[in-house]
Amino acid sequence: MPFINKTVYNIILLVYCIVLFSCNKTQEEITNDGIILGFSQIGAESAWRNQNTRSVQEAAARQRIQLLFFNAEQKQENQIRAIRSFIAYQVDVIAFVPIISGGWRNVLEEARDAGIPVLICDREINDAYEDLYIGYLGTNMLQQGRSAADFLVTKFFDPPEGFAVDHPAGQPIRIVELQGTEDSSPAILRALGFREVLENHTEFQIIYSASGDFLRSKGYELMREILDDDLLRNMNVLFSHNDSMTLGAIDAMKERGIQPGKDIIIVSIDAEQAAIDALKRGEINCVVECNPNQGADIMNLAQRLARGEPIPRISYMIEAVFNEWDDLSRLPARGY
Ligand code: GYE
Repeated sequence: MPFINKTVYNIILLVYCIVLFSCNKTQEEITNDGIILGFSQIGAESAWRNQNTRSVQEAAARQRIQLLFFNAEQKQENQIRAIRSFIAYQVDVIAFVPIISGGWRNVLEEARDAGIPVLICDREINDAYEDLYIGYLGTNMLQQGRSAADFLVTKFFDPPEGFAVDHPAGQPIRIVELQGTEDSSPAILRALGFREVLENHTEFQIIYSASGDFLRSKGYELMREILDDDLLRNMNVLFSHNDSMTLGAIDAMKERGIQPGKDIIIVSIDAEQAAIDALKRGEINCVVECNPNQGADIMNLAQRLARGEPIPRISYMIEAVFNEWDDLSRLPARGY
């Protein structure tokens, strides 16, 4: 927490909630039957995350849901603190994006004991907590990893005309992987799905894997180190768990005169506008979509939970894969 210490953070949290609920009559007049939803967001680490936040806030406003929204600034302890404040103010529903998969038992038991239903959003939590939340809404991250690998198999072994890779037959295809935040479900599941597919294609070798924490700056730093390393610089493929890290890595490649998308084949996940633009320029070869626009679905599920109605245990967003050989001319602007 760069600018305020925990005590100040707690005071702000307390004042915010008191002010919000001291004008509850006004809120009830405004929202009529609007429910109170406590939402803990992890931070603002990527364009994807910022769109996810906008989607939640705009959907709450449209559906006249009273949103208690707190940004945890990438710290799990801030999320736990925010969830405890939601419990203290007896919100109708708690929804949160678990920054990492573990460490949630105590606070989820407190929410259960308070009788407040919990909806897990975007990232998943450990199976051990499965009785402590009602449902999950997000994206199929295992499939995203598989899709990234499926592209590479097609690219290297059965590409459409004009998209073949000039790679010496029989030589290993050397992959560098930039992983997301350690112990987060996207990092775990994307890596797993990627490896599930490649284990049937032994020509591919993952020669290096490290966490860039979903940050552009770390993607840049890691790629500079990789290109300075005699054992790693002859990589053939970059698989990056999100576009922010990919764009940072591309900056480092260009500094060295390397042509991203040609000298090094690049597969990225998210599909923010900057990555789609790089795909169109031929600097990225495949972008696997991870849909951040979850707000409307979250609000619909929260309304149902508040009314005591059942919801699906797992809800996945609709997503696509954008290959370099696809017709991208009619792709709508991504908005983030
Ligand atoms: O890929 C990345 C963000 O949790 C799926 O988190 C999300 C990931 C997304 O920082 O850009």
